[in-house]
Amino acid sequence: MDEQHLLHEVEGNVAIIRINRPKVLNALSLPLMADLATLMEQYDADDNIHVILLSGSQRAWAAGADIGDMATASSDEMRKRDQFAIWEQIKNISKPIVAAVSGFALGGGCELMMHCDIIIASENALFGQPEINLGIIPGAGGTQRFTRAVGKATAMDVVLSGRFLSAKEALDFGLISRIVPKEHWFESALHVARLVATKGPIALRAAKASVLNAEELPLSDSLAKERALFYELFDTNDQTEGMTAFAEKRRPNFTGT
Ligand code: DAK
Repeated sequence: MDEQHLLHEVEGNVAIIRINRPKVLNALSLPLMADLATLMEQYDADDNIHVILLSGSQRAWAAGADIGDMATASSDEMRKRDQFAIWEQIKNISKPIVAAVSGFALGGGCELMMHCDIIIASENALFGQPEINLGIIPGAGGTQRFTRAVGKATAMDVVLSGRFLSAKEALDFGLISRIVPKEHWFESALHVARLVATKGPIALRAAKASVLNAEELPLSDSLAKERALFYELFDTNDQTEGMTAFAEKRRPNFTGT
């Protein structure tokens, strides 16, 4: 794996991954995306990791897929690349992913951000799906997840015009979770990741899966799945520990069992 375009470290139960292609505003090249999916899967399988924190730089979370990778491709070449398999790997990460977003989150960068679960954005962040300016449309869910997040009116405005949303607009429209001061964008997201990482890992995965079901399934189906997950958690030591700790007025010591 090329370690240059992704930097990563572990802090407690949080895996921190930083996209690191500053010269091209963290454009998501094909090898970077493949390595990112592999790395996230490794952390997803690591019992010590409860949460993944994905970050860019202060100037750019990611300004999109690398346009150089696509500029001369034919539709057949694009199909043969099977890039969707990589995006599917990221979609299937079962642990919570916190996004620390500063600067540009555009095109594939915005789509990658929408694969994350809690999005903490700097007040200077800018969001958009400007593929229309390149003669294409979003290819990794940008017309779908974006529309579900912000609604048809704003999605049409952004996708058809290529305009960027400010952090305040993105928060008001429901695209992101929180805005934080630009001086503290990374620390604020890390703080959230650390807090989430103190929770029981089995319940975290169940909660993530259940909330995502709300986007994918009819309500009666997602309610049935929520109920099944809810019951299953009563067979875990973490449930016993969480409720015992509450009664004993102490912090729970979750073991992920
Ligand atoms: N790709 C490659 N290089 C990029 C880039 C990108 N997306 N964005 C920026 N860069 C490079 C610039 O070319 C420039 O390089 P040099 O000229 O210095 O060599 C450097 O980063 C700095 O950019 P600027 O000089 O342009 O900086 P500015 O501050 O003036 O402008 C900007 C910042 C973000 C407004 C501008 O760079 C920009 O408009 N960038 C492109 C944004 C964009 O159109 N993004 C969407 C790309 S298409 C798929 C999945 C996903 C996708 C497709 C398929 N499958 C699963 C099949 C996704 C597609 C896309 O994201």
